[in-house]
Amino acid sequence: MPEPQTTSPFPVRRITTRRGPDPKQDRAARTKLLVLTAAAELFSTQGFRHTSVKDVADRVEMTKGAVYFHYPTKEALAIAVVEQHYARWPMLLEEVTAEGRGPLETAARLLAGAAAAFRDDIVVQAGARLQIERPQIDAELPTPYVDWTELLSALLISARTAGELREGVSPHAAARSLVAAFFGTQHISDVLHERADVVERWSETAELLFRAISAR
Ligand code: LUB
Repeated sequence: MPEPQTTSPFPVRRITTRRGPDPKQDRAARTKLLVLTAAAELFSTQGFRHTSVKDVADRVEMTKGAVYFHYPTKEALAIAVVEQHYARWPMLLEEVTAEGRGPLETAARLLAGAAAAFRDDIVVQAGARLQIERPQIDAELPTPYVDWTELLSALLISARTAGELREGVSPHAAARSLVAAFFGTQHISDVLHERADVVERWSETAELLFRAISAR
């Protein structure tokens, strides 16, 4: 079975704390990540409007000035959190692609991995909330849903080429349906159970959808 050669449509702007040659730069990168994670925790629980830069500074025991050094505005913090939400997915794609499964199963494993990240990762959760609050945030946030739709379309086109897709199933239509179903499943799980059951809820939805599009 040919491995799905899928390039990630997600912009990779991962903040890394890997030790570099310059300790000062390292410390700055670690502080930047500390501030971003604190902002994600507050945005995820309180939302954008009810979170102040002072709240973020207090959470990391720094001055507002020190926070502004890394993020000039609260909007810049929101953009960074949403970018880090999407920066999770290329690594997940790398991990799942390394498993060497066929394209259809790779798509299923990717979304199952994303469901676990929505349950366990505060930056993923904060990014999702900020995307819901887009109308209240005066900043150019990354466009939601489109990168996942592009990635799943590419995988489902490979699945069709590999004979894994049921006759007559449009890869693009199936990709849009998977994204809409995932968005809805994680949102309902968030509102009703703070995403405690999102992995189980997505697994039952995925079972139905992948059974519907699979040739097997
Ligand atoms: C995904 C959300 C929640 C799409 O891509 C996105 O922007 C998404 C947050 O905005 O679901 C489904 C994989």
